[in-house]
Amino acid sequence: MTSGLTRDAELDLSIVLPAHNEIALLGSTVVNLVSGVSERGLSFEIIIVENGSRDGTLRLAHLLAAQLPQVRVITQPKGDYGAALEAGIAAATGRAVATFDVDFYDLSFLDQALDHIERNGAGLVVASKRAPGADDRRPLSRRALTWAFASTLHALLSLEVSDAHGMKLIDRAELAPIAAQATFRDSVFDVELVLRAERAGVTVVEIPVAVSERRPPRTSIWRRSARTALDLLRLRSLLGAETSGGRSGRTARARSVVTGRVAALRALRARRTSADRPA
Ligand SMILES: Nc1nc2c(ncn2[C@@H]2O[C@H](COP(=O)(O)OP(=O)(O)OP(=O)(O)O)[C@@H](O)[C@H]2O)c(=O)[nH]1
Ligand SMILES: [Mg+2]
Repeated sequence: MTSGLTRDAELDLSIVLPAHNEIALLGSTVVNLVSGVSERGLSFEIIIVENGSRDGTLRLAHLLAAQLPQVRVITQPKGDYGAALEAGIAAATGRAVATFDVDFYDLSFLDQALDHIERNGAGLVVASKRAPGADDRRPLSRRALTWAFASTLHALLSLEVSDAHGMKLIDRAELAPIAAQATFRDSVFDVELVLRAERAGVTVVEIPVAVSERRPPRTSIWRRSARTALDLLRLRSLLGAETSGGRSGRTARARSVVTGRVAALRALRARRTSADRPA
């Protein structure tokens, strides 16, 4: 990607960072991201989307934005992870948009994912904690929850990728209109985004990542699961109704998902082809 673009030109990258009661980690995460992405020579912005914090996260976000020209802040009154992602993606101006957590980001994922978008035509790249090659070092209870959540998504909604929750990189031109169609918020927003992308025939790639726990879970697993389960059932009937109404369909779906392995094969083939070409 080109760097050194003028102010009005499209940025290479937007990083959307939902933040809720993140006073302890937000500063170090933003500083690490600014230095790591700058080293890569990319033009970028970091959009902190705060809502519902009670611990001074918003004040810290504004302080960071005052110090760092790449940082801007969106705030909303009510705590909602999905609403924060939706607003951040809608406000992003980069050609590619990464969604990272304050407690979980990975610049080597970013490098690989940008490569998939630029060279392999991917529209959405998902970081998977479950794909072959992933290294999930979180406690057993968290791994079990991820497994149960992903299994439910496969059984109930025929999700094709192995993990829908967590870091992602999207091609904004292709995915922002799909994100704008998503009707669910909280932790079902990104599930709906991935499902709609798959159904629209977008090339979806998953990359296995390493993940470890940086702090104990902050919300009750049971309360969160009950609310999410209900929303997943509603999402299933919504998507089912749309499919029978002809708004999305199997033909598109059949073309849709390319897993990391298939994409890797394509990349290998492309590299071979270009190596074969005379300079
Ligand atoms: N704006 C906003 N961000 C949120 C909200 N809930 C969580 N986040 C952010 O979303 C990211 C992930 O939240 P976590 O609390 O770590 O949740 P998780 O990663 O699913 O679960 P853990 O295993 O407990 O880490 C972090 O950047 C949070 O600050 C919310 O209600 N509003
Ligand atoms: Mg987390």
